[in-house]
Amino acid sequence: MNWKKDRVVEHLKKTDPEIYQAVCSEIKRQQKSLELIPSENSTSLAVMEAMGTVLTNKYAEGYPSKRYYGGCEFVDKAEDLAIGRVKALFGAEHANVQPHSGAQANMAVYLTALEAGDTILGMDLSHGGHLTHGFKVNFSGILYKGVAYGVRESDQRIDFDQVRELAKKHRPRILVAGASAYPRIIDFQAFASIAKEVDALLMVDMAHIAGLVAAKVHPSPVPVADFVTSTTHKTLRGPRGGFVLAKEMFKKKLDSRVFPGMQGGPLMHVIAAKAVSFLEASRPDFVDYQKNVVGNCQVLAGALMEEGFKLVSGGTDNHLLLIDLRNKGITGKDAEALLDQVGLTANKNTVPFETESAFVTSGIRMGTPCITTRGMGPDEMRRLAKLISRVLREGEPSFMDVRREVADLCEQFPLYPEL
Ligand code: DSN
Repeated sequence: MNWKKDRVVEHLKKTDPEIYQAVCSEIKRQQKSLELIPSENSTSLAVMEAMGTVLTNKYAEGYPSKRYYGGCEFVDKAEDLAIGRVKALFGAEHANVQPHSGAQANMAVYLTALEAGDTILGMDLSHGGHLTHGFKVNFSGILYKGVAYGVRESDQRIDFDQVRELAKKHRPRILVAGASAYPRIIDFQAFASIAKEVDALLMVDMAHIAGLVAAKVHPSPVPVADFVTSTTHKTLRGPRGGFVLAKEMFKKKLDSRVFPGMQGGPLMHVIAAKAVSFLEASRPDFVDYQKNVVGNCQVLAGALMEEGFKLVSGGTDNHLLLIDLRNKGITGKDAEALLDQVGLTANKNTVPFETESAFVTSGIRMGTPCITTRGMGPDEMRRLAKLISRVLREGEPSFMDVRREVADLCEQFPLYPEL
């Protein structure tokens, strides 16, 4: 795919110059800034090519060889490849690759495992959890009763005593492990033991760490969880989408909850792109990449701490870190805006025991998946920590210098030079 010369793109340019322009501008934005949002990544051209195909035209409600439409023989092949590859990648008994997103994947599991009004015990959003783990304004907290565990104040690690206490008190039908802003290894075995004690099912939402799990740089939840959900576009570096892994005994019900339970026609072009990304994730260079993601994050964390930043839990074991900015006298919202000015994209985030609103926050979340995809290493992490520190300390007077340094890094580590 050559964005500038490809004939398909020429059609877009001619038909809809405004959308064409928006896409061109977004390519430039991604190329000329450094993406530090830990839930994002830069997928391969092969994955993008699979998404931009005629597979988008095909209705394929149902599952391979059991469709409600004719003409599905080739999309069946794509879905079978995706299912086989993701099962092999994670050692799963069953996989459903149709969920359009991580939220849909979680919904599919709840529809499989719960009745309306049942209790979900999940991680508190402000301690690093996710909206779909029982938060009150999300479907998971509207249709079900959400109860939340958190981290200890002393070391900001998951408080398993509290998880057990809440599990015994509320007898959840499902215990949810997994997070979107937790920088430490998650002990899935500990969650499995508690789930067993209270006769609950265990769902692990591994969306953030799926790439790390695939590369075995984070323990896998698959052997101990009844359900494992994920997105495909974070550390896994695939297209935007979701999937569910499950024990064989849940196969029939889970599949029927995805379709016809909550979705209609699957996005076959995205499923094909998921298959491509699962293939990429099975290759040895993907393991090196994930090791570098974690290594870079640890160097960035260390260098930021040397600059006087306080990190939630005092560091990181994975692809992300969370800075508690309270000792710097700046909010997450202001920090995000300052970094944005110099081409460093991060996102404000609540910290455990937050004192600000979710729109302001005391924290900022950063991660290394994108900058590692660009090929950066430890030297660049140390340089970035200094740039981040300077911008947050000096504000506007630093902008010109830092912008120049960011531009220099972007040039040295180009993204999509083909586009
Ligand atoms: N929005 C995702 C994240 O940024 O972590 C979670 O859904």
